[in-house]
Amino acid sequence: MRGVAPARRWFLLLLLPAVALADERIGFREDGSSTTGRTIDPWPGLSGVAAVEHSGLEGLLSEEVTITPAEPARRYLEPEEGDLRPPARVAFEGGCSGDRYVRIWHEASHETAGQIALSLRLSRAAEYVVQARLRGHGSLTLRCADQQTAGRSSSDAWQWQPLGRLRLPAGEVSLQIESDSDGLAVDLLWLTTTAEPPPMVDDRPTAPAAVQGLRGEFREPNLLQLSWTASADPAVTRYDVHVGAAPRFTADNSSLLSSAAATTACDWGLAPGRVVYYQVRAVSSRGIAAAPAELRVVWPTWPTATVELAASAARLSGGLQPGVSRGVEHVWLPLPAAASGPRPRAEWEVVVPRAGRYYVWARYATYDARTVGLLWLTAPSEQRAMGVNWRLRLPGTLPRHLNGVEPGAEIWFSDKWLAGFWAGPTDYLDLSAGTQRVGVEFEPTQSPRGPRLATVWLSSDPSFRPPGYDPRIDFVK
Ligand SMILES: [Ca+2]
Repeated sequence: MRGVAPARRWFLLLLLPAVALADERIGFREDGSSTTGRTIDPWPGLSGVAAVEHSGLEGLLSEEVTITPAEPARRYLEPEEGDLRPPARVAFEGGCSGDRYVRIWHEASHETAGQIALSLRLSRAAEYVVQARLRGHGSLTLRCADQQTAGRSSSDAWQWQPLGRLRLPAGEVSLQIESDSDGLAVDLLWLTTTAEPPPMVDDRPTAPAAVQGLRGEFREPNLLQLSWTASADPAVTRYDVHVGAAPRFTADNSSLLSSAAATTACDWGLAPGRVVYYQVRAVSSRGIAAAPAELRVVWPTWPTATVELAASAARLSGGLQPGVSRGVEHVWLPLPAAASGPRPRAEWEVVVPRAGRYYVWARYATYDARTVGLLWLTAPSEQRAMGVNWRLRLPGTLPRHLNGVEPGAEIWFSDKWLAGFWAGPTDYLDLSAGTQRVGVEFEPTQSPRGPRLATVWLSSDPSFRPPGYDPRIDFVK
């Protein structure tokens, strides 16, 4: 079957008698095809039917008929695929349509209103209802030629908002969205010839079911393993584990402990006796988190001790010297020593108050980040990690340390000591109780720009942090 003439015109050729078509119904899809599978364009039009004989002789035309579209026209538009004028900028978010959205975000004083210019091809002239998936607070205007509508958003969550109605022609159409509202975000536009709401699938409100079977087990006094039952929902792609200090805490990026497909997670490093709450959320492939499963955990208690070893109290050998820089007393190696000789050594006589696992921290500086860090820790009672290379974190993000600094310009760091160990990385010494000699040995050739060591802490409290510790850097000195 073929049918539908251009606007205001009509013609039709058929190889079948007109009478056979009297009850034919033709519906239309948005892409211009008919429900009979034939391509029909352009819309709208009037139709007539004529019969044609084998000889090509054409019969009289039937009466004209106007065919009403069986379905409304619908179009999605991704604003991030348009031409953007700052401060309209593309941003990434996995939960958005197409993984991206456009956000109004001023970055320079000369930027005024951001613009999103979109072009689309419509198969049908009609009045279109426009809706947009918005987030943030502010207003935007939508223009097409001499028509203008407006919309608003006042929500911190994505929501569909009306943008008014536009009478749009068939063929190429240009739309412009403008806004100067900082933080206003546009994910998706929805144009339809009816006022129907967008299909729910595009607002992805369906959350997976909450995690079941959440439980915790201490594998060691300082190592908690959480586990839960794997979700049967194929849409679940990962589990987010959060930790908080109060029941029903608000989970966000700052509380995130791990995010993985595995159904287990570990935590450690908390103070003995601490009470914490864990929330586990199943998250779907579209980024929707389930309601949390929550577990209250009381960490075991055990007696702890912390010993501070100051550089000024160390016995020095092998060329190590005391020094003061920026008010910090430390030990360092002014001249290189023979690589084949005994290592330069700082040693303390330590009274270990009780046997146990001691985490090792240090306050230190470097004059050249390319050489700092290689040290050895020795303690007679520790057989496991003796002779292992211990390293202090390199301040690799500080260009001035990478290029070398002069005395008095260095930054002092407080950080945990770590060792690459053949049986796995380690960050502790197992010490016996009583008096024993704990030493730190320096690499003989790292001089004179090698490490400066000010203080060593040994603590059996996994939550111990030295004074001035910052996860990034100690900016005080
Ligand atoms: Ca989008």
